[in-house]
Amino acid sequence: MSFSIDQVRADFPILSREVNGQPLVYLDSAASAQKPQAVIDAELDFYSQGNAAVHRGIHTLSAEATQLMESVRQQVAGFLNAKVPEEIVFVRGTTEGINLVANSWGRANVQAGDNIIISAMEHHANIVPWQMLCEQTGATLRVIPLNADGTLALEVFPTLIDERTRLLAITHVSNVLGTENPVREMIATAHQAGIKVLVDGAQAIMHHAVDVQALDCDFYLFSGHKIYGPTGIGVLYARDEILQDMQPWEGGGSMIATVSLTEGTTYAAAPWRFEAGTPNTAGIIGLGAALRYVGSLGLKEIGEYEQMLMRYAQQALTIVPDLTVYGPDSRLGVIAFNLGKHHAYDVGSFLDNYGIAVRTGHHCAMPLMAHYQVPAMCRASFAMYNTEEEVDRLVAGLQRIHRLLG
Ligand code: 7TS
Repeated sequence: MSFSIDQVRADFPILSREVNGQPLVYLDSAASAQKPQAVIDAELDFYSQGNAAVHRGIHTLSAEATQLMESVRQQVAGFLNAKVPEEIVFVRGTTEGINLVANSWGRANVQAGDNIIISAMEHHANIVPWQMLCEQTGATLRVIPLNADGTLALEVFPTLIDERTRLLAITHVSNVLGTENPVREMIATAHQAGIKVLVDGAQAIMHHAVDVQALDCDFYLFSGHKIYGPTGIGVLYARDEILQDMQPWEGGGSMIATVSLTEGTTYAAAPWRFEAGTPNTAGIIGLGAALRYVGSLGLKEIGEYEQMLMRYAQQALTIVPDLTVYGPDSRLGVIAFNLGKHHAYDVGSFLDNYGIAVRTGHHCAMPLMAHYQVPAMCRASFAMYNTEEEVDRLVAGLQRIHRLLG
C-alpha cells in the first residue's frame, strides 16, 4: 500500500480550515488526533441508522448494535494480537483503564509493605492512580530515574525490584520526550521476578504496530482519540488469566449475571463485568472505523512517513536560535522545546496567531518538568497527516518570535 500524503490530508476535513487567518498547522495530535471522514461517518451512520442500547433487547436495532460493538472488540483484539477478544475491555480512555487496574487488580494484589515501580517520565494518568492505591493500602512507589538525555536509567530498574514489588507500570513512549522505552526487555526482567507489568500505550499505539503477545505484557492501555478515533473511548487489554480473576470496579447494569435483594449479586464474565452501564457505542463503532482506516494505510507505512518527517523537523529546528530541545535524538511523535527564557505560553500564543497549534504547559508530567527544572515546555507533535511545509511554518514562526521577543 503506498502512502499518499495528499490523499491522507483530504480524508481529514478539519485540516482545510483556517485559524487566525492562516491555514491550520495542527501539531498537537499527541494531545488528540484529528478524525478522518470515515470515523465521522461511522458515528453519524450509527446515530442516524443504527442507534439502540446494546445487550438489552431482542429488537433488531439492539441486536445489530450489540453485534457491531462485539465485532469491534474482535477487531481490537486482532489489532493488538490479543489471544482472545475477551481480553479487551472498553473503557473511556487510558486514564480510566489505569484506574480500573489500580482499583480492581491493585486492591486485590497490593498490600501494606508492597511496592510499585513507575518511571520519572510518566503521564499523571500513570502516576496518580498508583499514588492513590499506595495511600489506600500502605504500599510505596519506586521511581526509575532518567538519564540526562531523557532516556530511562535502565541500570537502576533491577535495583528497585525486591520480593515486595508487585507491579511495573511504565509508559511505552513518553508524551513529552518521545522516548520509546525498551518495554519488552523490561517486561522480561519483571516477569523473571514474578512482577506484573502494565504498559501505558497512549503515545505508542498510533506510531507502530503493538503485539501484546510478543511484548508479553499483562496490561496494555490506549485511547481511541489519539489514534484518529473518537474521544471517550479507549481500550484496556488484560491477559485472560488475570482478567478472569479480577473483581469488578464499578457496579450497575450490564455487568451482572443475577441480582437479588436477598441473595446478593453474581457478576457477568470478563470483560463484560468491567463494563457497567450503557457503553459509548458510537465511540466503539468510531474506534472500529479508525482502526480500519489506519489499517488501510498500514501502520508500517505510517510509521516510516512519520519518522521521515521527524528527522526533517529535528534538522529544520536546528536553525532556530536559542531553542532548547528536550529528549533523546531518537524519538517518536513529539518534540518538546523552549525558546530562550520565554514562557511556553507566550511562545504558544504567538504560534497560535500564525495558525500553528502546539501544546504548551506541563503536559500532565509535572515530575518531568521538575527533572528539567522548567515550569513548562512547548511541544510539537506529528501525525501521519503533517507535512514538511508545516514543519517549515513552525520553524519560520519560531524564528519570527525570536526576532520579536529576542
Ligand atoms: N498516558 C500518556 C502517555 C498520555 O500521553 C496520555 C494523554 C494519557 C496517558 C491519558 O490519556 P487519556 O486519553 O485518558 O486522557 N496525553 C496527553 C498529552 O500528551 N497531551 O494531552 C493529553
